[in-house]
Amino acid sequence: MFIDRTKITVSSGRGGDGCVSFRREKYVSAGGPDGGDGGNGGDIIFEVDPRASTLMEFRYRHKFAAGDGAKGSGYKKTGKSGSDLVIGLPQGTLIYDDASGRLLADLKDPDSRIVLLKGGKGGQGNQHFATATRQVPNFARAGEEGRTLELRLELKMIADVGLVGFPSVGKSTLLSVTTAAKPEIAEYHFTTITPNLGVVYNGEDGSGFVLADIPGLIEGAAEGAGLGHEFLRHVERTRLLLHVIDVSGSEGRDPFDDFLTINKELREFDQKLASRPQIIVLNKTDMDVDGSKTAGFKKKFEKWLDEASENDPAVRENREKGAYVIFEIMAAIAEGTEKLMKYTGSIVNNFEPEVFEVEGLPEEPEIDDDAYEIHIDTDGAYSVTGRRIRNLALSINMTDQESFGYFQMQLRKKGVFDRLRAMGIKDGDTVRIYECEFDFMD
Ligand SMILES: Nc1nc2c(ncn2[C@@H]2O[C@H](COP(=O)(O)OP(=O)(O)OP(=O)(O)O)[C@@H](O)[C@H]2O)c(=O)[nH]1
Ligand SMILES: [Mg+2]
Repeated sequence: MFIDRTKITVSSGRGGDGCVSFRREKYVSAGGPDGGDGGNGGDIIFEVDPRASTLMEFRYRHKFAAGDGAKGSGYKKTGKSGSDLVIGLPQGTLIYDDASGRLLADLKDPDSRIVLLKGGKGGQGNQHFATATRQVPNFARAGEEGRTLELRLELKMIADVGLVGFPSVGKSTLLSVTTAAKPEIAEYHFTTITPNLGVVYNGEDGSGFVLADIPGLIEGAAEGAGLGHEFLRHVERTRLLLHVIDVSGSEGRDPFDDFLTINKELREFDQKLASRPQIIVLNKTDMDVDGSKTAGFKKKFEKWLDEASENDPAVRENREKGAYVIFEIMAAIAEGTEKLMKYTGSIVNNFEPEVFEVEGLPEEPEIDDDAYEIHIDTDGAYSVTGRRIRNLALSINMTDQESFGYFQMQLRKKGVFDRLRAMGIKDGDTVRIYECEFDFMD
C-alpha cells in the first residue's frame, strides 16, 4: 500500500535528576557532597532510510519516544544518558510541525539527517552546591523535561522529470519503453493509481535522470474529480514536465483543449508547478491517420506560445532554455521515444528543482525561570507553581531540617511568603508546592 502522508508524535527524553549523596570515609562521620549529575535525555533524530519508499510503516504506529536520562549517583557518578531514537524515513520526506504548520526538515538528500528534538538536560548533583556557609547541601537539581511535538510527514518523491496528462494518454507506456520500470498499462482510465519511478539512462557517460509517472488528471481535479490532485505532490520536485497528450483525440476530446485543461489544473494545484517548464509530447500519432490533428495542435500551440512568451517571463525564460517544444511519438511501439528522451536528458539540468524552505521550530517564548503563580486549590490550599519553584521543590528533602530550611529561605527570597500574606493566608493554612505540603506559620 502506498502511504505518503501521516501524523506522528515524538518525545525527546527527560533528563535524569541530580543526586544527593555524601562521601563516606573511615573515621569521617560526614564527608563532602558527592552526588553526581543526572544523564541527559535522548534526542529524536530523523534520517533517510534507503530501503523505505512509502510512509506505510507509520500507519499504525504514531508515538515515538527517546530514552530518559538516568539519575546521578554517589561518588560523583553521572547518570547514563537516555538513548537517542533514530527514525528512518524515505528520501524526499518533508517534516512539518503540525501546530504551526512550519517546515522543520526536508530529507531530500540520500544522507539527510537531522536532530529534531534535543533531550532534556540532566540535573546537577549536590556536589555542585557546597559553599562556605552551606557545607551539607541536601538537595540536587531535577532533570529537565523532554519535549513533545506533533509532526506531519509528507513524502514528495525525488524525480527530475514528471509525466502529466489526462488518463489513458500513454504516460505509463512511455515510462515502460524508456526505463526498466514495469507499470501497469491498460485502456481504461486511472490504470495508474500510485506514482512510479524509472531511470532513463541515455547520457553519453551512461548517466541518467529519474522519470516519475503519476495517475492521470481530469478537469475538476482541484475539486477532487478523478484521483484529484493527490499525486501532483510527487512531481513538485521535478525540474521539467513531459506533458503527454493523446493527439488522435481517440476519446473524443480536442488535444489542444486537453493541453489547456491540464495547465489550468496545474495552476489550481500550485502556481509554482504550473510555471514548471514543459515538453509537449504528442502521443498516438499512429491514430492520427491524416496528420490533421497534429497539424491543428501545432498551429494553436505556436500561437499560445507566442502570447505566453510575451505575457509570462517564466515561459519566455524556459523557452530560451529549451522547453516548450513539441515531440511526436508512438509510445506503444517506442517510435520517437529515444529522440524525446535524448533531448529531455540534454536540457533537464538547465532547470532547477523547487526548493522547500525549512523554517525550523518557532522561537520558544522566553521562559522567565523565576516567575511563579499562586492559586487557591479546591481544598483551600495555596498552590504555588513555576518552573524554578518546581525544580526547587523536587530537590528538597522535606524530612531533613536543614534541607527544609534552605527551601523556606529560597521561598522567602523569591517573595512567595509576601505574596501569600497579601492573598490573606492565615497561620495553619496549607501551602502546596508540587509534591511538597506544609502548614503556613508566620
Ligand atoms: N494507438 C496507440 N495506443 C497507445 C499508444 N501508447 C499507448 N497506447 C495505449 O493507450 C492506453 C493507455 O495507456 P497507458 O500508458 O496506460 O496510459 P496512462 O496515461 O498511463 O493512463 P492512466 O494511468 O490511466 O493515467 C493503453 O491501451 C495503451 O496501449 C500509442 O502510441 N498508440
Ligand atoms: Mg498510467
